[in-house]
Amino acid sequence: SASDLKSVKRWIKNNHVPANVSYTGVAKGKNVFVIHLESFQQFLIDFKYEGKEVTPNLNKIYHSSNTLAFDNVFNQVAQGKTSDAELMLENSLYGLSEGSVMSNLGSSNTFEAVPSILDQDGYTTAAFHGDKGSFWNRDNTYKQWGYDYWFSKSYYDVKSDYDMGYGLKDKIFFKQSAQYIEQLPQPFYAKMITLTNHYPYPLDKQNVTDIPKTDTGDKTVDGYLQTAHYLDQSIGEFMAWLKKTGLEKNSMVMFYGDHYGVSSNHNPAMAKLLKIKGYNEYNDAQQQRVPLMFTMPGLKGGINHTYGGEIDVMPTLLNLLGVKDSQYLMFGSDLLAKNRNQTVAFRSGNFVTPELTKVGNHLYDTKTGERIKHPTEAQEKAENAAVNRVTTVLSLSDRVVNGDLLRFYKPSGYTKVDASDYSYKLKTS
Ligand code: GP9
Ligand code: MN
Repeated sequence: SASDLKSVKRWIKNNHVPANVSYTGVAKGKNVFVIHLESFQQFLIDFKYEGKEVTPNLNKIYHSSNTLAFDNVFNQVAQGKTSDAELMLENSLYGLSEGSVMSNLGSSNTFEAVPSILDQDGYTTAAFHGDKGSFWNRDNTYKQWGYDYWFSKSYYDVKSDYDMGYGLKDKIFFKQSAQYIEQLPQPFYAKMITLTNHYPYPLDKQNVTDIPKTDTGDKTVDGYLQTAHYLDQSIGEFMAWLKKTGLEKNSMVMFYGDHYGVSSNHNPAMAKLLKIKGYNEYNDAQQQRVPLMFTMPGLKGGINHTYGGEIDVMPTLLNLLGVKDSQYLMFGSDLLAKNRNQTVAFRSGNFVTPELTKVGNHLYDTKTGERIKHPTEAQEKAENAAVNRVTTVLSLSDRVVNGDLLRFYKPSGYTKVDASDYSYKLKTS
């Protein structure tokens, strides 16, 4: 009910951390590209096999002086996988412990999502993806999120060898998206969801490339680096296109990895690949890091080490764009803010902080990986505080999502989305 909203509002107000003003509005009015790197884990960045970089294009972006990158940002998805990532990134709400919010509630719930907010700030908003529009209920959810355009597979020319796994191969996807991007009124917000680097990581002969195949003997892991390399090449081509069209000059590009590519079923192969002895649940938790980077000509870059997660992307992005956001109910905080709480909540109730990692009932030192069997008083205090926070944020977020509480909430200056204003039907002449 409407009164349930009270405790949510109170917690968010009491825990609000002001955004970093030195970054407020640095990308104001720019086009925004949000590039979803499918199943892409942070360890791939700068990873070399037999002396060769697996992702040279993304590495270059990561180290550019115009790129603001994060190396301690974690994915926080549960069963909803890609859709949980999309939900967190564009709404700063957690996914549920079971199922996908987009699939189950995406057609009916009220949201205050990034596309709708930017839409009311003069942006054209569009999502692009080479799979059918119904997957994860995007066809309906994107209307509730206020996307003006949704270019799903039916908008692409799909010849027989253009497809692999779930849909269009990334290079073809980016190439064919150009015609639509070029027609979007500026400034625009364009989310592009890649696909080829997806389990079980198949790659056809013509795309098997110059990097040597790893030899862990695990098909998933060995295939993963090959498709990640292919994805990286598609990013290289896309960035070259941005430069050629001149769009680079007035755009900011954000990259993120949605979730792990290699599940804990493959720990022995990961141990071999990363040369980690005694690879265990602690290492598995650390491997939930995913890339997050913003690149734009003139952006003051660097690699930031704050601990955060997908829940924190929305306030970070809105601050860069100079969009006032204190009126929205977000569970994350600006990753550039000073004195932010660095507890990263996982849906399982596990967490990572710069000091402590908790998996089930086991506590580890985040820095050393040492199991902490006898915590000091200070560690016990920190652990309890983190447990408390994680339990609270997850249950409050669940309350918002399950109770559809945003329907009772009126952020100032924001008009509710009416899904019936949107139609993504392919126009046939
Ligand atoms: C499907 C794609 C994959 O369209 O986004 O979703 P995932 O299996 O990674 O959740
Ligand atoms: Mn995914």
